[in-house]
Amino acid sequence: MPGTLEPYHSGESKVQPRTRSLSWREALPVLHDRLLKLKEMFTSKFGSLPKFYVRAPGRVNIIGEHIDYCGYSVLPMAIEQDILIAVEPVKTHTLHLANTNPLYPDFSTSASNIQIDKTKPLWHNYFLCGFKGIQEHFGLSKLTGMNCLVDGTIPPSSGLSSSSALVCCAGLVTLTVLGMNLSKVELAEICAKSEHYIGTEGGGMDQSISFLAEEGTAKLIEFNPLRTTDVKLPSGAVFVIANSCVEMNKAATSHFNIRVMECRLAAKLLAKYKNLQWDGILRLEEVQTKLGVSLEEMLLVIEDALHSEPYSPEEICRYLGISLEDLQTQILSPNTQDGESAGMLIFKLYQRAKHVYSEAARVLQFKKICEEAPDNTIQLLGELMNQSHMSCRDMYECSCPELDQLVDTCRKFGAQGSRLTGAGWGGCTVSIVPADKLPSFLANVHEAYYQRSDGSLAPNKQSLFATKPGGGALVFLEA
Ligand code: ADP
Ligand code: NG1
Repeated sequence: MPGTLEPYHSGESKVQPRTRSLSWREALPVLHDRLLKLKEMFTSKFGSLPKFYVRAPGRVNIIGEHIDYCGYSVLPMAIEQDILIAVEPVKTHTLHLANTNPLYPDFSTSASNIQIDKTKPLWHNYFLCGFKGIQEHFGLSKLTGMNCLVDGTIPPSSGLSSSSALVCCAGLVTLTVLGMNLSKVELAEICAKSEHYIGTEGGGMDQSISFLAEEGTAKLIEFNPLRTTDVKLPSGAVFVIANSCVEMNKAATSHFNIRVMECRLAAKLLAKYKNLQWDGILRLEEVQTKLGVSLEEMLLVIEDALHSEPYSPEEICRYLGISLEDLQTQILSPNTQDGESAGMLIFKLYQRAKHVYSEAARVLQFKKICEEAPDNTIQLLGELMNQSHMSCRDMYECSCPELDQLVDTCRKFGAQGSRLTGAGWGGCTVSIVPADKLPSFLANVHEAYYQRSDGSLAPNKQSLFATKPGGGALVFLEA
């Protein structure tokens, strides 16, 4: 399994594949059982049958952290864990959302008056991001209503992209209800943009892999324009995800957006230093492209242009020749402005730029090693992953003590490389482990990290697991 894939919409694009559908009886056995349960729950909740189901996967980013929003390529793969939604279109123009997890309460709203509260990242707001993105794309003011039951298996706030899987799933649900056509690339771009409604200013990695993933291969994802290239991972290696059990909700804190703003400011200062038109520049990649130099040369440019002491808002304003008000209103995002106006922010521009340019180079090296497959491939990939973690920890400061401890534990018990994955400040690690060491690795890491005597962790069977590249979002038709 799965069985034959049929094009979901007519007019299949030759250039960009569209989303596809399966009869749900053709789904993998494990998904089939979940679909059956979801159907039963849907019927008892709404008193009717779902008409179709949509699945969107989470992802693990193998390498390339915090660089998608700077314009640089990343290297993720989809995971088995996903968001699955059972859907019934209704004629009432009301959107009814329910969740199999009682932690996420029911929610209803008029489908033509979507309000997304940035100050409270409640679960239904992520659904509304996907819904609104599609609504706006087609310029529709009055959308049909629907009953939706959501079921998720991605650990939330753990760097495996549960939020984007929910946004993407909701986007595809809405597109399917409307009976409209979009390519996967278009869907990914719409959902990446619309997840910003929740307040976080991420890049497009998570939404791109959720739609464009294919079973059996990791993907190099490039931006502007969005495109993907298969990256065949070495057959002798297994990628293992381990959850530090520390949750970090991106939208509820300003950590994430502060990094986005630091990178934006670093790009502007570098551009100004190099006499480029700095005011239109938003991403570090634009500076490199405009200068026409290599990533390695950009690392030399930052040595000359930026200092390692943190920058105050006043120093940045002096350098760019702008007022504090301009900085606040034209460059910083809302939840970073607050900290700034309270005088709390300092910007580590040198460290952030150093991370970004070096991490972007590591992604390209990782892909090259996978392609050339030398004898010591696993060791070389592991070294790049270790360097990536160090850079995230020391230059980007997006790790935490638990993640550092978990990475050390994974390396101690046989991982050739281990690093935090996703936004960080908590969440998961990804490790590259030689296949023959997998059983002892899992047993030892489990004992050393999860069986703590102080009972401070709440691990479950989702906390430590080997993963393989999975497929992208799908629609399952009731059959
Ligand atoms: P991640 O790194 O997993 O994307 P975020 O902190 O950005 O984490 O988003 C997590 C939020 O996504 C949760 O707090 C919740 O609001 C929403 N979410 C995740 N999984 C589910 C689910 N199964 N059902 C409903 N909402 C979910
Ligand atoms: P997660 O791990 O889902 O919080 C976030 C961003 C990504 C990327 C990574 C860091 C969103 C939706 N996702 O991912 O775009 O920047 O952090 O590499 O903002």
